[in-house]
Amino acid sequence: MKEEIEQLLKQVQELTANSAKEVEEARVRLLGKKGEITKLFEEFRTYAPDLKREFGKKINELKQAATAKIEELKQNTFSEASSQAPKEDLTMPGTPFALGSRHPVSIVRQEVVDIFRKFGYDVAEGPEIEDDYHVFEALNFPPNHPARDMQDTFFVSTGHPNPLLLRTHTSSVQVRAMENMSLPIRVICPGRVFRNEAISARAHCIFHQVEGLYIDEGVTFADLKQAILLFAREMFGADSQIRMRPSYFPFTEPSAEVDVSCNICHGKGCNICKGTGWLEIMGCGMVDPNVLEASGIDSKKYSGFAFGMGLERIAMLKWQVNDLRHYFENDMRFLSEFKTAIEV
Ligand code: 2NL
Repeated sequence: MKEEIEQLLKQVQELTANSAKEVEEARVRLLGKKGEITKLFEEFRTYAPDLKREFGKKINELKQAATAKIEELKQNTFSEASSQAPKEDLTMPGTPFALGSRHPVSIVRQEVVDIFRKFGYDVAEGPEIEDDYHVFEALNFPPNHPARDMQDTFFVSTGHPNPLLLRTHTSSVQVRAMENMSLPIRVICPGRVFRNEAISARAHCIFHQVEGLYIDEGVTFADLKQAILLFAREMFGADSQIRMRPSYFPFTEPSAEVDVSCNICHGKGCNICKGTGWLEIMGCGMVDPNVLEASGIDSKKYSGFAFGMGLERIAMLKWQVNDLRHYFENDMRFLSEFKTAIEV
């Protein structure tokens, strides 16, 4: 009996199992109705009291050890089995995540730039912090022009002849193009511009422009008109008409304001075009000879046209946005309106 108990105890201590099935087999073999420990108990029951006293404690310890070991193995194989099971329900639908969308001004900028790239224009960018020379002086602004006033322009440094300031138009990029590029020049300059204005539904101190410039021998106002007409038809629809009204800019002569036929009412008159049938989209003109000469271009040999448009305004016309402030407030209710316009 003593040897049998010790042998079984050793077996129990060395017991291992790789699956719940193996644990159950071991349990049946040791503790089942015909198991080895059960049999030992049956034999023990027939012993005389003095032998019972001798082996009682040992045989009980064996049973306890076997029961504990089986329980331990059960726990191990159970946790192993559960760690292999999928942690989540793979048949559940996925968590939707919100896709962002392009900002309306960004969409319009891309459209304008793409149209002029198709016409053969290069895209140029330049610094937002500029000097007086590139923003005003080289563009034929007289020394006491109101735009050079603190009232209208954000100055970064003052008190010297060529102060630093936040550019008020991207014409400064075109001045740099005239200084650096070889002729003929065709450039399109998109970018942020800054003006010291009170913020309202129609004005903001930061907005976005695209300006264009074409300089070559023999460029005429007819070329300007054709370029703008082709642009308008690409941007606002193939049946668009344009008209030009005389205007004034220090850097162009002659200068004009451009209207496109209202693509909402097709000229009949609606509240978008205020009943006129026309929408103002840009300013333009023939580059003033003084501007060419300031950048070292011979105005006897070369001529050119330039134009500029405000992107917020173009986007307002395209999507009937009624307040400029929407563009800068990052209100998701406004921004998510442009989801359908995202390019995939
Ligand atoms: C507008 C009008 C305009 C230009 C911009 C320009 C640039 C150079 C030389 C001559 Cl380097 N002109 N730019 C010309 C006419 C109009 O912008 O309403 N912008 C929002």
